Amino acid sequence: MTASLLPRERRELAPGAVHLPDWLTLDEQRELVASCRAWARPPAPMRATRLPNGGVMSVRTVCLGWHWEPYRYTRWATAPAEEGGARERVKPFPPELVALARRAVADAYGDAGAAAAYEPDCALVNHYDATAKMGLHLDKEEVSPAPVVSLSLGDACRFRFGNTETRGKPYVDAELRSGDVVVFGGPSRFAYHGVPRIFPGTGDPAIGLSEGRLNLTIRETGLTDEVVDAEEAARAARVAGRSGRSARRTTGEQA
Ligand code: MD3
Ligand code: FE
Repeated sequence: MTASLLPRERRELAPGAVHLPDWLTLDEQRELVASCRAWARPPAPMRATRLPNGGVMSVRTVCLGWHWEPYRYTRWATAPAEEGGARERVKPFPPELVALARRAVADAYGDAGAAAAYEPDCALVNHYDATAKMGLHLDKEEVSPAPVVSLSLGDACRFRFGNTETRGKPYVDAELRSGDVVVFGGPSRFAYHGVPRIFPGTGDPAIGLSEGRLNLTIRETGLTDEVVDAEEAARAARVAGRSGRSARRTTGEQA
């Protein structure tokens, strides 16, 4: 792909949402693509996420540190039933992404303190083929209000950034290209966003990605194993209570 003739400028898409074009060098992009390839392997490989309504996302995702499933974080990915349904431990969050994300926060906000205080513990790595999309949504399973750092690799996309109130207008569109970073903090952290379109064939194969788009979102969840384990235990107890009651009802037993 031919590099843009016009340098693209740093831009604040909305308060706290800072787009830094061409932030990663080609070597850094190559290294990240190779890492993504390793992270995508089993166990807990890159997969299309199944939604509670039976739908399947068009994007394929692998998680690091914490596994996101609709709509919570756990330490475990679950294989689809057709593949045996096994529980697979999520891969650890790599320390090199802590350093990279802190550097992005420092550059976006010019705030060394905010960068040093940033403690990311989770990344979602999404792969888009030519037709994949992500509808407008909020990321609100994280408890921490710390920024999200987004890194783009491969094909360019149209990124849509909305508002915190509604899924509709107003929104702004931006084109994200390979090597771009966007930091979403402050009032932008809990705003609607999505990817309505990929521009196939726009990536540079020199980074080791022949087709599609990879996006890493680095996050600080604010979660602990203690809190998540307690929530999972409470959830399991509710489920057991429900099936107990319905089993008694269907067999005519007294509660
Ligand atoms: C703003 N990913 O993984 S990155 C996602 O390009 C996700 O794959 C898109 O939305 C992608 O959840 C968009 C930009 C992004 C990611 C997370 C955010 C923007 C965000 C969370 C809060 C606010
Ligand atoms: Fe998101």
